[in-house]
Amino acid sequence: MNLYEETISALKAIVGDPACIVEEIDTAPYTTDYRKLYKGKAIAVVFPSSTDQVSQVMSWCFSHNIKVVPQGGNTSLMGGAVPDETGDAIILNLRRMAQILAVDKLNDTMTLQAGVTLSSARAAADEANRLFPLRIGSEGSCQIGGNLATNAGGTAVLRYGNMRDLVLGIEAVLPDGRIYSSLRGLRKDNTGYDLKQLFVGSEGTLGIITAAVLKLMPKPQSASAAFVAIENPAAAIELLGLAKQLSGPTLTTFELVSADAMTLVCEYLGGVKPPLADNPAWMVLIELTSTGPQDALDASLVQVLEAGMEAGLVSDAAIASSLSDLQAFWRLREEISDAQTRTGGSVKCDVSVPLSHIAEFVDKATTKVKSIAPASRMIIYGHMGDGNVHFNPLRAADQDAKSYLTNHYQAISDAVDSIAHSFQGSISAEHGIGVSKRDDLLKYKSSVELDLMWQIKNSLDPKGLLNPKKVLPSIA
Ligand code: FAD
Ligand code: 2HG
Ligand code: ZN
Repeated sequence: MNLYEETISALKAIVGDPACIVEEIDTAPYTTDYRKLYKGKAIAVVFPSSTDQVSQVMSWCFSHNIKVVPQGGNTSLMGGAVPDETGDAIILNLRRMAQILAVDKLNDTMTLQAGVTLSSARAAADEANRLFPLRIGSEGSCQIGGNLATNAGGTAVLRYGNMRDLVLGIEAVLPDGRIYSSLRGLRKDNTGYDLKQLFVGSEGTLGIITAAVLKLMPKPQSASAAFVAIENPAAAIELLGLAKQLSGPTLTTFELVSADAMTLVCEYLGGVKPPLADNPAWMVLIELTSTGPQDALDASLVQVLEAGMEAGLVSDAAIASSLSDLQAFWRLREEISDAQTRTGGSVKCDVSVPLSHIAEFVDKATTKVKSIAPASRMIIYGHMGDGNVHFNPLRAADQDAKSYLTNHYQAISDAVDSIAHSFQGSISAEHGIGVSKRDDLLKYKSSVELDLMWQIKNSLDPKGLLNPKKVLPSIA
């Protein structure tokens, strides 16, 4: 038996025969990323059912120098959850570790295995009359382990923070098989370094997250939302200030949507009508939520809109007047990403810029993209309230996706990142680095930052076996 055959039989002995797949036809969905841009190979895909099994898999791989790619729902937009083409790694998929272990209503926490999908976690919180507030469009497939590993953000960060803010404890298996655990549900614990946060946003390069304790919030009883027409991103930022002032902590969502993004998603959804007449150049989706009565919240939203009109910031608004309106608004927002993926020929730039500069960033980056590829559709949308826009130029309808990307991807991506950086921004606000942007870190992180990142990586994963060629740049 060669090493790979030995590995397969060792893995089967640990997780059971059916939970270890090896044929290419079976492994293909796991070796290909969500957008089908990266197609790799794996020795095997294993589906452990317990932390102990994960630990045994990792110990075996460590002592035999086998690489391991951790995988949750495989919804990464950065190619982070799939191996490369060398075929010298296994994929460790957490899907079978999907138990909600405890809901503690007094402590307002939920303990769960890493393979629980985000939608199941949200449903479990809801059943307990609580809210787990992370909200992202991939919630039916992505898993809590993946959400932690990417420090996921989404449409409610403005109010509740990102995954890093929502976690109180983590259990993770280290590359050599040892188990780290802080599953205690403490809001205060200053006994040295906050080790759990090392794993948040590490994209599977430091350990396999197997369980977590998450914060629960009071469950909102009312929600009030509107699509609002604004002249430009600068007006959006001024309106955001008004909304914060007038609606206080009920302000939950403040999402920018460009006209091109709205047109694209309406077509993708089979020709649904845009929410506002004449599809204005720019819109924001505002949502307020509260544990109080609906009437008061509706009044607060109207107050924001009226103040916005008086200040000359808002020219039109469509208020959701029923649950089905609200759901339709959210569908328009959440399907923009898949509308681009399925259209093909999209350059993804997930940038963040301080709020004070974001309007200037959008103007400057748009001008630059138009000079590189004038026919591009400007799919610009996202979490304006957090200074995070998905600035995703898309090929024109009559342009070929492949040639658009071949000719323009690098130039557009480099230009947009460099403009974001010039405003003290980040080249990856919430999607992570994965394989797509690892070498860009050489330009945008200082040598001290890179050095510290390598030191952390080398001390936790001295053999470099965990999710190789991800996050850290190829040149040390
Ligand atoms: P995967 O894609 O499987 O993995 C992502 C990374 O985490 C990989 O590096 C992987 O190795 C690592 N990983 C996964 N599980 C573990 C684990 N248990 N232990 C250690 N490492 C692990 N992201 C946002 O932040 N905000 C959004 O609004 C948003 N919207 C999206 C909408 C759509 C339609 C899609 C397709 C994606 C969206 N994403 C968004 C991106 C993606 O869904 C998130 O990054 C998500 O958190 C990934 O979870 P996952 O379980 O699919 O992880
Ligand atoms: C969103 O906010 C997601 O919809 C996906 O983060 C963004 O596809 C994208 O670029
Ligand atoms: Zn997003």
